[in-house]
Amino acid sequence: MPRKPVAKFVVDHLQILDEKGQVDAKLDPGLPAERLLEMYRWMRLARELDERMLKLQRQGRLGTFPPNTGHEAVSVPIAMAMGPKDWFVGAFRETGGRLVRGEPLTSPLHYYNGWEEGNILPDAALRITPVSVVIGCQIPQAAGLAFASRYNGEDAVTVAFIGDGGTSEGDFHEGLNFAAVWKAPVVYVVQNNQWAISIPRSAQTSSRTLAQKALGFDIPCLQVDGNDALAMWVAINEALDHARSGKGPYLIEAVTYRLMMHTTADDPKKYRDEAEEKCAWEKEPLIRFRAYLAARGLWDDERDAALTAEAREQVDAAVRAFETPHDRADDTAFDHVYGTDHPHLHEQRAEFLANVRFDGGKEADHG
Ligand SMILES: Cc1ncc(C[n+]2csc(CCOP(=O)(O)OP(=O)(O)O)c2C)c(N)n1
Ligand SMILES: [Mg+2]
Repeated sequence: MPRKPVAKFVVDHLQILDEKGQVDAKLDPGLPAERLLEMYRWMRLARELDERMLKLQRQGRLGTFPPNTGHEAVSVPIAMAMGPKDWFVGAFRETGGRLVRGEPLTSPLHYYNGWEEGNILPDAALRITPVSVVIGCQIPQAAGLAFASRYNGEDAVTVAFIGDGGTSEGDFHEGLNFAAVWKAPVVYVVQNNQWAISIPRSAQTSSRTLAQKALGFDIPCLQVDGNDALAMWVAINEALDHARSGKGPYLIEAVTYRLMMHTTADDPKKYRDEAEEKCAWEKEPLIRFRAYLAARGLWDDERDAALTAEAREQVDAAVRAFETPHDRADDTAFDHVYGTDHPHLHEQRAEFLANVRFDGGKEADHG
């Protein structure tokens, strides 16, 4: 019997706006001016918050956090394309998308200072899950959420994020398998920022693309320039339509770069070349989007200065609110673990509070 091919796979790459802000007119989604400006405004606000958080952390006014600079064009267009019933399941480099979705600017400040209120949304209907520091666990959770939405008859798609390093985790593969077998309405977004702390993409996996990991589960995939907000807009809309119409999961690999340190506890100078960083800064998402807006006659230096001032004021107000002393209960976390009450929770809360009182005494002794 002659051998014959039984399956063939192709992974496409999508870019619409190049590094210089030149658009491929045939692929331009033709978003109305106000939507384009809204997209830029969210990306600028996310960048402003990130830059301020770095200063606060360096001044000892904020705990350790993972900077998001350079990732704005991934999650902002995604969150703008999602519907109100859809679930936003983030990892920890999606601040822009979280803000678009309705999370207050104070949430990341609280969260990265170790305060539970950073996990509590003003409205549960916003459908944003908390930051997932545990790499990969959100992937099977997203498959479950998506399955549950369909089971409950809701028209909701779950969009879940993970990093390049996260695609080596067992949870990633198990989650994709469940999602595919169940045909769950979920879109997975791999933020391939080339680094997993100090492990480069080349040492992480021998897959030629990260998108192709979806093909093992027969999940359609697309590799996208993740610094190109227009390409991300087109890709997420295709992916949401696919999932919403009952065809099952979809995976997007967003190719970007972690422009800053992994977290503020890390120093990338110890393991990566400054020339590589310099080259990545030339491809960053905001400069090219601004050039595109300017070429369309929608933007100039004056408007940019006004937007920067506006974003700064918003961040200033959030920092003031964050730094205003207020009472907070030590055991707030127990209020939000489950949707319904449970006797074990009462026991655990009591034990925790007894320990807090004990440690509090010791702290006081140390002055
Ligand atoms: C299960 C688990 N293992 C290890 C870690 C420690 N850790 C935190 S971030 C990280 C690297 C993540 O890299 P990647 O998935 O590429 O995401 P990025 O930080 O680049 O956004 C690791 C190993 C963790 N948080 N969770
Ligand atoms: Mg990474």
